[in-house]
Amino acid sequence: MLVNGKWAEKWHPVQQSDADGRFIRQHSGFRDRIGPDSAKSFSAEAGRYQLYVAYICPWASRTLIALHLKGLENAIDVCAVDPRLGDQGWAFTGRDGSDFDRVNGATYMHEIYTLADPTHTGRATVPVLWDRKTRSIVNNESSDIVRIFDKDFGALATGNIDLRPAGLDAEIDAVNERLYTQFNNGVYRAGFAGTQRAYDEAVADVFATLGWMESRLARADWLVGDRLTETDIRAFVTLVRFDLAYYGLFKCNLRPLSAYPAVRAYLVRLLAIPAFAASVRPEHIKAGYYSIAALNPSGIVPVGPELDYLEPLRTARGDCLGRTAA
Ligand SMILES: N[C@@H](CCC(=O)N[C@@H](CS)C(=O)NCC(=O)O)C(=O)O
Repeated sequence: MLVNGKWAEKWHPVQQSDADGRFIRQHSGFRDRIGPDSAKSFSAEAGRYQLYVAYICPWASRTLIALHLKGLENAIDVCAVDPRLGDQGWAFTGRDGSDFDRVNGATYMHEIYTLADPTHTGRATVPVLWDRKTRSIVNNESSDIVRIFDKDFGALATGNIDLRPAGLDAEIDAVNERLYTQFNNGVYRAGFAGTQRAYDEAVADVFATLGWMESRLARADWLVGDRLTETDIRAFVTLVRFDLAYYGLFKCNLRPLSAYPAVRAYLVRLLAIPAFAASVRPEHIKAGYYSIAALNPSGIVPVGPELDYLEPLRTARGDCLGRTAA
């Protein structure tokens, strides 16, 4: 992480846990908006902002899905880091379909944080919404960035969808809270638990939430109301990583997704939506998670699992990295 603008330690997935070994996630430090609610007068302009993402990362993937659903892909550039986490965290290498940083010429993601704030202290996480004009970070919190894309870009957002419709916000917030604590972050709490007790608690939360989703989705198409909302984006990013990474590496192996037929059918339905499919690079997800040396010292990436629900992605793209086969 960065301490006073200097990269202070080798990258490690857990820099904070409580006395019982429970993983604690850092709070995001840059929380501005775009448009009238912006503290620093960021305004909605095509070509002004760049979104830094990792295709392994569920939080970054939320923002990618929102970007595509809102039709902002021509207005905002995307720059994807190498999926593997090294001693200096995320890097721009151009390997495996990832990008070089054409806007700032950075080698590591932590340089983006020190460009914005030369004395920054904290982890250099993705996603980051970067402003080319003021050379600063607008926001590094995915739930805010989803709302920025949903609400702040006005006519530049050509996608005809409201991810947080008025009237559903209270229910969206309630379900989001449950999903975040028990599922999105629940799998991380299991994977990075430092004690059996912390792991047991986390895994119980993960499977309780899968059970809740199964009963909801057996009688409804969406998690909140009768339409796709930001809550479905939140569920999707963890579901699509579940069998690929969390079941094995994070020890969430009580049951695979196939034990939840309504959840699996929902995942298949979401994968058929181009904005969701475009956010998924299965080989990045595997390479990235299995590069976490604290959990997988050998660095060996497993060959499986074969997942029939991901086959349409491979067929459509030519290969699993999202490049068209020669
Ligand atoms: N609160 C942040 C969390 C982002 C986050 O933790 N991203 C992970 C990748 S999945 C990251 O960049 N980790 C690097 C690190 O912690 O050093 C958000 O939702 O935007």
